[in-house]
Amino acid sequence: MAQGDHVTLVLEAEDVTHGLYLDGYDVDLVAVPRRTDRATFVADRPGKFRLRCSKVCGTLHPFMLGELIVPPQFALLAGHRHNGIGGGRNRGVSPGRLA
Ligand SMILES: [Cu+2]
Repeated sequence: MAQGDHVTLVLEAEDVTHGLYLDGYDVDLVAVPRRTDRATFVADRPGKFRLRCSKVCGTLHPFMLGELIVPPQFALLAGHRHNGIGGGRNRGVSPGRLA
C-alpha cells in the first residue's frame, strides 16, 4: 500500500470478542464471535502505526499487536497522485487476523 490509498480493515472473531484499535487513525473495531467489523479510511499519513486488540480477550491479549506501515508517497506530497503502486490492497498490515 502507499500513502493516499483507501484501506479497509476487516476484523473477524472466531472464539471470543476481539477489538482492533489503530493508533494515529482512530480506527476502532469490535468483532463478536462469528461476526465481522470493518472500517475504511484513507491512509493519508505516512509512518508506522501500532494496532492492538482493544478488548480483553484472554491470556494472549497483551500479545495481539501489529503495525500498519504507510510508506510516503512522494508524488502525493508534491501535489500529484500516482496510482502505480499499492492499488488499495492491505499489504502493509500485519497480522491479518486477530482471531
Ligand atoms: Cu484482546
